Amino acid sequence: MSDTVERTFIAIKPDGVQRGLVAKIIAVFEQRGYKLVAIKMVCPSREHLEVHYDDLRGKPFFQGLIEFMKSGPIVAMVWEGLDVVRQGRKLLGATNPLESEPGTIRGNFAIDTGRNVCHGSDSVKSAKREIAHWFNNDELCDYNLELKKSIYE
Ligand code: DGT
Ligand code: DGI
Repeated sequence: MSDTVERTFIAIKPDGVQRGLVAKIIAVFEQRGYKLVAIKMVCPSREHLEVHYDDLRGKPFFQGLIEFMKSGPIVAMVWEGLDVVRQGRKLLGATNPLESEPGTIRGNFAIDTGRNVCHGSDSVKSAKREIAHWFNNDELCDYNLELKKSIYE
């Protein structure tokens, strides 16, 4: 079996929480076979969000994005499994929901880039940075997924 310990940071944004999509988004990752290793509901500070979106500082929509992300609670999660960073992006769909394929989370549930219901790390490197930014090590649960032999060869 190949390496299954890759991890990604997935967040359900305030619009996803308000619209009652928490369970649906979690189900997409669970049903694909990925393992949930951390989850919490949070209302992060402006500073925390600005560090999270550090690479977008200077973009015209940056302040609006931070305001929006501060507008309500977020569900922060860490998912683990084979190729989960890349597959997670595919499950979410393109950043601009008008470009997202039907069947993806954004393709099913969003229309506007500024209300695209979820976030997913875009590389293994950003996943490591984002997981460390949002979670303490003791919040990452180390357990055996009993279903693993039904999911991986
Ligand atoms: P990505 O997935 O964000 O890296 O997207 P790219 O690199 O394929 O596309 P890029 O860099 O041209 O644009 C970044 C995102 O900005 C894109 O996914 C959708 C959004 N976007 C682009 N043009 C507009 C626009 O005129 N209005 C709004 N609201 N969003 C736009
Ligand atoms: O990693 P993604 O969320 O797919 O995309 P990203 O890192 O390029 O952008 C982060 C978030 O910033 C994205 O989910 C929504 C917002 N955003 C990106 N481009 C635009 C934008 N928001 C607005 N209003 N307009 C944009 O052009």
